[in-house]
Amino acid sequence: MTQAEASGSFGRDVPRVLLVNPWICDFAAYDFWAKPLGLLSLAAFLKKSGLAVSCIDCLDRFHPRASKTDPSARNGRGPYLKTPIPSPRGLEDVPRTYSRYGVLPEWLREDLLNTPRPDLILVTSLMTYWYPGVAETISAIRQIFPNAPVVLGGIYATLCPEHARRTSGADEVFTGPGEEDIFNLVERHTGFSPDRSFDSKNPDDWPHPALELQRKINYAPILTARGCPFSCAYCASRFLTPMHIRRSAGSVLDEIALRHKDQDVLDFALYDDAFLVNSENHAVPILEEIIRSGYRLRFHTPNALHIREITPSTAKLMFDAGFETIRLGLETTAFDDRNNLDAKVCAEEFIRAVNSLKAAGFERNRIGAYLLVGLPGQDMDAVSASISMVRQSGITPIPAYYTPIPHTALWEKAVQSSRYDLEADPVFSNNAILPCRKEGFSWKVISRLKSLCAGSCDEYAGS
Ligand code: B12
Repeated sequence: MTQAEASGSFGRDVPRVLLVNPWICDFAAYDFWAKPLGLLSLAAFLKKSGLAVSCIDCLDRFHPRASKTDPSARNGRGPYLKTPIPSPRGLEDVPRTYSRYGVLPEWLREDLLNTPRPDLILVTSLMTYWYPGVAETISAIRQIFPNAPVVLGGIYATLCPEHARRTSGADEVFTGPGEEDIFNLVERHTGFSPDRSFDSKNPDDWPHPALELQRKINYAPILTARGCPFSCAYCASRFLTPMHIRRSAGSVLDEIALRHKDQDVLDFALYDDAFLVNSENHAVPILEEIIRSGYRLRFHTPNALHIREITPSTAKLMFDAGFETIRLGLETTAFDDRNNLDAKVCAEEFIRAVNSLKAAGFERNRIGAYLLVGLPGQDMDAVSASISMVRQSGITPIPAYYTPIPHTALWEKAVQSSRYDLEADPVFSNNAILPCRKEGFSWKVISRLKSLCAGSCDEYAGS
C-alpha cells in the first residue's frame, strides 16, 4: 500500500507525479519533529493545479508492515526502524553503528509496485551527509520505474548540487526553493501545463502543505515565514532562502484550524528560522490569534527561538498560546568571544529572556538552550563552561553537535580544522562524528557532556 492520494481530477490525461521522501543513512536518527515539509508544500501546489499526486515516505514510522508498538513515542515523535549497513568509505574506524533508517527495501519495492506508473518523480533531500540514503532510494525507484524522469531537490541538492549530479542518479538536480519553478519543471518533463490559478510569489495564497499525504498525522510542522535576516557563520539559512518572506496571521491560523479541526492535530512543530524577529508585526499577531481561537494546542520550537526577542510580553503570549517546548538558540555563553559566530545575543539579553520565560510560567525542563559542540578549534572546557552557566540560569542545556555546511562563513575554517577531507565527500560533515575535532570521535567526550547535562541531553536537534 502506498501513501497515495488522488488529486481532485485524477483523469487519465493529467500527469501523475510521485513524490518521495528518501531513506536516511546515518549513525543516529530519530523522528524529533522531522517531516518532509518542502516535499509536502510542493505536493500541495501540484494537487491544487489538478495533477494526480502520490507520495511515498521512506521514513514512515506507521507503515502497515512495521511493528505497531512504539513505546518511546512522545507527542507523536519516536524512533525510526533501522537496519545496520556498512559504514561509508573513510568512516570504517568510527566506533558507532551506521544504519539505514526507514522502511525495509522490500516494503518500498512493494509500495512502488502498487503505485500507478508516474510520469515524473520528485525526490527531496535534507542533511548533506544523508546523501547515501538519497542515492539508494533513487536506485530503488529506478528498478521499478526505469523510464520516469527523476528530479532531486531540497537542502542537500541545493548545498551540494555538483556532488548530487555526480552521485545521486537523478536525471535533474534542482536547487533552491521550489514554489516558483515547480510548474515549469512539470511542463518541461511531461509537456503538460498545469493550472496556475494562484500566486506562487505570495505565501498567503499558497495551499497549505499536503500533510494528508502522510499515512498518519502524528504532529504538524508549520512555517509562519521563510528565511532569516541574520547570517550566522554556522548556518545556511540565508543561502537556502535568501528572502525573508512572512505569512499573515490569518493565513497561519487558517492552517492551524485545518490541522486541528479536520486532522485532529494537537502538536505543532514550528520550523521557522526567525519566528520572533520583528515580533510586533509577525509573532505577536499570530500568538494573539491562537489565543483568541481558544484551541488548546501544544507548540514546540525545535529549530530554536531568537533569545533577544523574548520579552516579558512575548513570553506571556507564548505561554498563553500553548507553547510547550521552548528551545533557545544560545550556541555559547562566551558572549565576549562570539563575533566570529553570530551577533544574536548578549549576556543581559539571555538573562532577561530566561527570567521572562520563567515569570510567564515555563518550568525549567520546558526551556532548553542549544549549545554548539565541536566547532572548529573549540575547546571542550569552553563547552563545559557554557553548560554550567546555562544550568546556573535555571534552564536546561542541550548540546547541538556542529555540522560544517558549504556556503557558510565557517566552512573554510571547518575544512582546515577537520581530520577529514570535507570538500571531497559530504558524508564527512556528519555531526555524529564530531568532524572538526582534530583528535577524532570519542565516546568519552560524549559521555562527559551527557553527565554535565545530567540526563537532559536526549535531543538531537536544533540548528
Ligand atoms: C526544520 C529544520 C529542522 C527540523 C527537522 C526537519 C526535518 N524535516 O527533518 C529539526 C528542528 C528537528 C532539525 C534538526 C536538525 N537540523 Co535542521 N533545519 C531545519 C530548517 C530550519 C528548515 C528545513 C525545512 O523544513 N524547510 C522548509 C521547507 C519548505 O523547505 P525545504 O525542505 O528546503 O524545501 C524547499 C526546497 O528545498 C525545494 N525542494 C525540496 N525538495 C524538493 C524536491 C524537488 C524535486 C524540487 C524540485 C524542489 C524541492 O522546494 C521546497 C519548497 O520551497 C533548515 C534550515 C533552512 N532554512 O532550510 C535546517 C537545516 C536543514 N538543519 C540543519 C542541521 C545542522 C540540523 C541538525 C543536525 C542540528 C543539530 N546540530 O543538532 C539537526 C539534525 C536532525 C536529525 N534528524 O538528525 C542544517 C543542515 C546541515 C547539513 N549538513 O545539511 C540546516 C540547513 C540549518 C543550518 N544550520 O544551516 N532541523
